[in-house]
Amino acid sequence: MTYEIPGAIEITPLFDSGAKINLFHAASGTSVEIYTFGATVTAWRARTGENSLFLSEKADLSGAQAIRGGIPIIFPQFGNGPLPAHGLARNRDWELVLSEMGPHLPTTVTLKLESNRKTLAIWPHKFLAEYTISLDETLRTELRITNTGDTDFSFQAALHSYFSIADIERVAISDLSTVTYIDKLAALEHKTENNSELRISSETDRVYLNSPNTILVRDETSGTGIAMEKSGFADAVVWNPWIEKSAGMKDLSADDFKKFVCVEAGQIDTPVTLAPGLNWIGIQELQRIDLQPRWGEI
Ligand code: TA6
Repeated sequence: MTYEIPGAIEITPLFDSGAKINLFHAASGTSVEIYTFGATVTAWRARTGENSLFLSEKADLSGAQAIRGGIPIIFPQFGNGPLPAHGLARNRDWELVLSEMGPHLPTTVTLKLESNRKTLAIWPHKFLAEYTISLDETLRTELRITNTGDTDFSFQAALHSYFSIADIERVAISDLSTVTYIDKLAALEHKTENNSELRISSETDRVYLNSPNTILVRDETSGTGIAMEKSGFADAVVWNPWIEKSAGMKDLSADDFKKFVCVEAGQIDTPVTLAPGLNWIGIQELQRIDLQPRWGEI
């Protein structure tokens, strides 16, 4: 069965692994690129063609390892633990199972990942993960996890979004003031955010607990921003590797840290526990915001 819809959904089989899917939304002129590997959104382009997501030029797109950039899906484990770092969803091929578009509808695809012998060997729970990507003026990504087994399981999840920016030292993330965060660079110490506009000037790796569901990432160089609206994801991660951490990452160039900031919708501090047959949904909606003062508003 083909899921292609001319002018809206194009599918390019890839030699190494899976396929690349391109979505187009004619009315807004926006487009999205997705690799079925990890169901990773790697580009979200405005009508101008500019990609609001960062994708490393050294990203491995062969299916051999997780893609460095875009929106990797983190499930069932965030960070390090008994499973591989950030779990098993981002480095497996997902299957395209639905495509739709319409004159007043977002262009939408759904991909699924089901537990199998290999995943059960790593994480002994039967699950169905469904990831729906909808594009119009907004990029909406929805992760649904269903327990298809016969025992409860608990998991963490996140959408590890890499936002493209001009200069890391001219970015403001708001408003996380008064929110408690786990500082992963300070022995997981719990701290309180004091700044209404969080700025990055060194390696930063924080999990903001029960954060506001609306977060603005403002790029002062371009005068634009990305507004994130999340639901189902209680927490938000802010990460930038800065100079030294970047130097140790083969799939990042030395100065790439200046060109992205990760702000991630996540359910991390309190894992989700699902009984058999039940499901959980986490949603992230991204919108581009023009923050340039208009003439007469100055
Ligand atoms: O989300 C932040 C983080 O957990 C950092 O600690 C860093 O490890 C980053 O994810 C990237 O992880 P990765 O496994 O993709 O290199």
